[in-house]
Amino acid sequence: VADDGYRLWLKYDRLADAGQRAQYQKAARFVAVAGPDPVLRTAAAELQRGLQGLLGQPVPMQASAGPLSGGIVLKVERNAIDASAPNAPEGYRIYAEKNNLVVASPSAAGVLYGAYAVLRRVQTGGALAGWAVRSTPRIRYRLLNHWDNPNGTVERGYAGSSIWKWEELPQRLDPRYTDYARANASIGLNGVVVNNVNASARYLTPEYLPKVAALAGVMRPYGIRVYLSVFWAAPKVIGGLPTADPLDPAVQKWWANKTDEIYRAIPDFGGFLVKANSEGEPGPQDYQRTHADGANMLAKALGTHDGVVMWRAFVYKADGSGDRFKEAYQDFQPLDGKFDPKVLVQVKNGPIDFQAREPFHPLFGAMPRTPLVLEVQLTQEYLGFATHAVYLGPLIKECLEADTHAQGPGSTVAKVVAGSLDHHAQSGIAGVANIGSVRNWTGHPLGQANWYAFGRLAWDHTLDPGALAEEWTRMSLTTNAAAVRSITALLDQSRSIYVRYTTPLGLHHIMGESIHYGPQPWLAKAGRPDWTAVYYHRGDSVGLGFDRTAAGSNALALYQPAVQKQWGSAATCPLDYLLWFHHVGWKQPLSTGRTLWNELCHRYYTGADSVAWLQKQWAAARPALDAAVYADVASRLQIQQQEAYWWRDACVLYFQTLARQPVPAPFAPPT
Ligand code: GCW
Repeated sequence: VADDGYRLWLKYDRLADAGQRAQYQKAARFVAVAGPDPVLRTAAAELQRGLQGLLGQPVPMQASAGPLSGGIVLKVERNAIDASAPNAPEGYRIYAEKNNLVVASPSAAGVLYGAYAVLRRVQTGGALAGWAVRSTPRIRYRLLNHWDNPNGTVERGYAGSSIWKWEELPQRLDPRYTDYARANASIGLNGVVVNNVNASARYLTPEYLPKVAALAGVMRPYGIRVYLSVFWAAPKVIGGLPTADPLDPAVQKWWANKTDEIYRAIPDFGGFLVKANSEGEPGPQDYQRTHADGANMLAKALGTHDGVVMWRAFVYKADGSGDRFKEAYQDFQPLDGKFDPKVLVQVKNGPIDFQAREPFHPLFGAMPRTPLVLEVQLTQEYLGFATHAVYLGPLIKECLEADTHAQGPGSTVAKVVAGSLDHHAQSGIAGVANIGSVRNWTGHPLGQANWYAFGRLAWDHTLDPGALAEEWTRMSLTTNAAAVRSITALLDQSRSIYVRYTTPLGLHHIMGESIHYGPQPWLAKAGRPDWTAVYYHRGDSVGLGFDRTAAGSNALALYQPAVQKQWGSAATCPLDYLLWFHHVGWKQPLSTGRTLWNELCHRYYTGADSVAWLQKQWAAARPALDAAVYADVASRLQIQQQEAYWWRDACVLYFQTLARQPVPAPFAPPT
């Protein structure tokens, strides 16, 4: 039977090697679990299901180990993790005791994460005997954000329609919801925003709340809480009020009542995600109030309920003479210290919008009194949809490791987000989901790796993206060593290759208008000036790039001096960020010894040619792969190759009209 990709990395096919199986069989004779806790029952059931599959033998479940040994014992143990460790309740400890392997945590959810760690261990060939490990999540709220609409469409979704079938809920629960919950729990995610940030007010109505509650019921045994994006003007649209002013007592009361109503339906409701005063969405600024006024009003509405407000900082105005790079900072940084403790401000990884490479967002490190959620995008809006292979582990990691210098060297974005830099108990990370209703969830089979790596990095940002790529490959595709090496290398290089053939040297936002696919660097007129390509690349007869130094927009001034130093001079700025910050002459020699123009050509040509290398890597793994998965990826790589040439040719030819220089050898087309 062809592998349809549905099972993701939760593939529990019998291990091929009988010797290896025998080893594990000795350590997995039974699963012991006591008590009716649903999350604990999930942990035991998942473990049983996984081990039975992998080891090809029945693994009985029993209430306790009793006198038996050689089994796996699951237990909630208050002291399993030192209470002073951040996010201790969700941590797990795995250790040997009386010849059993114990998976313990202060919470049932922690045991569940530990159970998945055991399965991962077996899937990736690690020994169970003598294994001891302790792990706690470094970030508290680890969420997927779905940009899914009530009518089943997904904004920026490329994997079919929404997985949520609102018209069938609450009566029919598609089994896919459960598998979705399993996948998320297995990588440590604990929250799901089910609807688009461009939100419909319908989700807050008595028609939809039971549907959302039904989903929450599916997620609950997997330790996952459900959240909602809210439409700011809901009190007007569905509440019959004349205003949505956050300081209006009737509006406040409406939200408080609505929140109580939600908690009656969903007692463990996670909270609200809000996009306000951004891209046409209503918000508190419509009433001359600030984002803090709005967020705090919702926080008050949450009252004593255990929920939070995640308020997005993705805001910008249609100002062609300004610099969009600075706008979120200008709106939000002055509000630092003004937010209710239940509010977290959600910031995209970079200042513009999920480009293939961005400098870290200047708000990181600039709002020490506010917990900041890092938002990354798993759906490849600007990265070739579901046709280009772009493994995002390195992109996410690059942002997490970026040094804000907010409190001297080592003040990484990861530390800001985890709350360790500024001692916040609240911390969060969100990935915009790349999931849809297509059978294999993500469209591109390799897109599954992005979902996987996001969850694992959300749990532990110190993990290495290359190691995660390898882990994912072994769990999802093959354990053949040579094939694993070949695919891991492909994944690891894929993002930098994509950057080279689309936006090398710090170019950004030069893609097709509104669709955000393919090249359109010549775009000079759009719905808004800051949606055009020429606004961003600033190409002219002299050179290329957006001057964000003091001579230009001075966006660099939003960063700490040490960061300014790193990016502030065109002579020393790392080439990957050059055109983000500098307008560089076409003939200017760069550190590579080539002029800007020649380097640009070099990157476009070698980048596009590197897709052939991706194809080679994939082809090398063929004997170890399922034929259907092989063919699927191989044909997507063919499209990617054609489109890499499209990007290269479109960009080189367009920029050539400005640079007025020949394409250098050996790339120049024959005359
Ligand atoms: O990335 C841009 C997208 C919009 C999206 C917006 C946002 C949900 O083009 O489709 O809207 O950002 O993040 O709010």
